[in-house]
Amino acid sequence: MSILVFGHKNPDTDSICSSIAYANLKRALGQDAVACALGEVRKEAEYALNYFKVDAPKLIDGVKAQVKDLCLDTENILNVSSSLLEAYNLMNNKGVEAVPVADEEGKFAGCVSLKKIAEELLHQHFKTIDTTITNICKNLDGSVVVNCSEKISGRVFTLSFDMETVMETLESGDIVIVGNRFEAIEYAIDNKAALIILTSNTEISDELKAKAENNGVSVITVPTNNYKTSNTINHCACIESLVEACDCAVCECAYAEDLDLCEKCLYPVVNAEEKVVGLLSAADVAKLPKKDVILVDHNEYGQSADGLESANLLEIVDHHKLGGMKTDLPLSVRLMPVGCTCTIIYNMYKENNVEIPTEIAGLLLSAILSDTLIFKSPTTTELDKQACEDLAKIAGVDMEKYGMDMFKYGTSLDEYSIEEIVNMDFKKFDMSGKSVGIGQVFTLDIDSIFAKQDQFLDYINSTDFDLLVLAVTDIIKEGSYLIYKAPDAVISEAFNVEGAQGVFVEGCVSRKKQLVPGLTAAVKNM
Ligand SMILES: [Mn+2]
Repeated sequence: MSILVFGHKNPDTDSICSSIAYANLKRALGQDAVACALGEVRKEAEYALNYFKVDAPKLIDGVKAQVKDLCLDTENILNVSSSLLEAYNLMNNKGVEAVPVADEEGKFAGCVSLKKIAEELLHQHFKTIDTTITNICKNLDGSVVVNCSEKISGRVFTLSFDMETVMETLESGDIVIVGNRFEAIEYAIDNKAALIILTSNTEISDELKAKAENNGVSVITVPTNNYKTSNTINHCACIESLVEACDCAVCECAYAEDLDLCEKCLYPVVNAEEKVVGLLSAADVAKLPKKDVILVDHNEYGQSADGLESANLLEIVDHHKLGGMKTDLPLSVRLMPVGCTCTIIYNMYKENNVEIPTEIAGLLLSAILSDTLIFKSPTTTELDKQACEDLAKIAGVDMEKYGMDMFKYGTSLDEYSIEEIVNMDFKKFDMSGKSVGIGQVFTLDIDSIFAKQDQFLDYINSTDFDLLVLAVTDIIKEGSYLIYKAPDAVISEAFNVEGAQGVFVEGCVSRKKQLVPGLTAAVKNM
């Protein structure tokens, strides 16, 4: 099983890019690792993946071992055409009393029990038999001489009487068991028997073979004598009529540790299309493998995959505080107080002398620019900046422009209506008896908001609020643009600016700490 490399739940650009870049480094160092994500890729990371043409990590919902991770028996899946003997042998091998059976399309049909097989054989109501050439050859170690039809269905006769009796009893479509009685064989061929089973390795002439082929008569030769052959032929019957409905199917997606299996049973494992993909026993579940995992960009259970406690934690690469994890075995931990996990991974490529592919450089760069807000975040370190300079060269992009384009795309509000944007993060307040609404959105795509400023105003003015302020916050410029329903003088007083639609208030990024106190004071003086 591959090592799973993943970032935190609700993954940001760093979690997505560091999982891809670190899984790539592991593979370059000869380990089988695959990048995973504990949630959908958000728009900002999507921009990076699209730009550098990299597939999104595999989406996983946890690291508990699923049934499909177990070592399933895929060799012994029976279907309705399988023989009683095969079903019995499988029960014997697995030490169970019933076995699952698939229908002709491979979907789970039900189970065949030892009891049903015993009843069928003891009651001896075989006047006719439904089987296949394959079943007979398999169970009687036979070889095909002439094959006219795989499916065989008919009355069974052992030709041991004189020709007169043979001629009285034999009809076309019968199944004939016979030794070296060539007259009787020729008669059966002439009368279009469905199948002739030649016992004790009897061979027939090329002339008879040709005749059989012409008449649509299949011929098999077996090493066993008449007695043994007659006995075993009933065991070759298809199990179809003995299949009983059963609700024992186990989904391949089920968590192995949640299963409660009976030791006397063999279970069919089915996929989403209800097809049987393997067989499972209680003993298989006992050999449950632990998944090998590497965490990037987080190191706390609460932020990580469900079932992490039962996985094999091999490594952590992160830039957050220690989150209190416990492990049974020693592990590699690489924590550094830098702006982004990808800065650490960049350095690990260098330390291991692994060349950074263009697209990986692009992803590492994207994550560092994202986590450090293009170096504006106070978490930014020299190492982050140095890494970006080198990575931008490898990736062949202009760092500033690429970063801004990525942020714009990531924070674009294009898919939302005016009303949705105003109400996206909206709170109502009572200020000195006036009803005041404050909406705030974060975006770097300010231009697209201003292009619709009149529509925003139409909507804002149509509301019942006495005052309404929409703050469009730009985290890179660290301030907010205001569109409002209020006297300009109130805005001027509240935020110490010249009140006008679309005015930029530097440093104003928090509703709680800046927008609300400023407006409360100004409304009071109205
Ligand atoms: Mn991060």
